[in-house]
Amino acid sequence: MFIEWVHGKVMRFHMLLAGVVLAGLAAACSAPPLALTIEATDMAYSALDLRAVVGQPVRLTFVNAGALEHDFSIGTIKVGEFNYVEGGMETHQQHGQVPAAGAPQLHVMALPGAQAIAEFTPLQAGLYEFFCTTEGHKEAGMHGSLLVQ
Ligand SMILES: [Cu+2]
Repeated sequence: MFIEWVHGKVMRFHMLLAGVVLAGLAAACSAPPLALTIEATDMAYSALDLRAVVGQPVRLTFVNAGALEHDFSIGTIKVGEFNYVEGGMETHQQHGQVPAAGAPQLHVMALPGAQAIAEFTPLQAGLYEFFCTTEGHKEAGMHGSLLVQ
């Protein structure tokens, strides 16, 4: 009798837990992407403070309005599946490869006069520095922060 009582409690707890997890997943799946836009010109970004939410997909539009090659990179960040919706270049994310040592884990690039749209989901809260990996650009001021909460 006692065992059955305990079993019933445990089952109810598990069902409750499953319900909470499912609700969480449903919320994550149905969350519309957060649209962020950042424009790069020769040696500046249009935004220096970006915000995102843990588990909510980000749809980042990266516009390169400069004459030089620019990108939007973050050295270390945990993200879910990364996809280019428009433009961009093949990246290690698309191949599911581990980035080479020192290579940024998030890398969105657009050729001069072009734009790229990328989708990714931040998985961990934190304050992340983004920057341009083209030599000398970060030092010239092409860096900012992405706050994930
Ligand atoms: Cu640059």
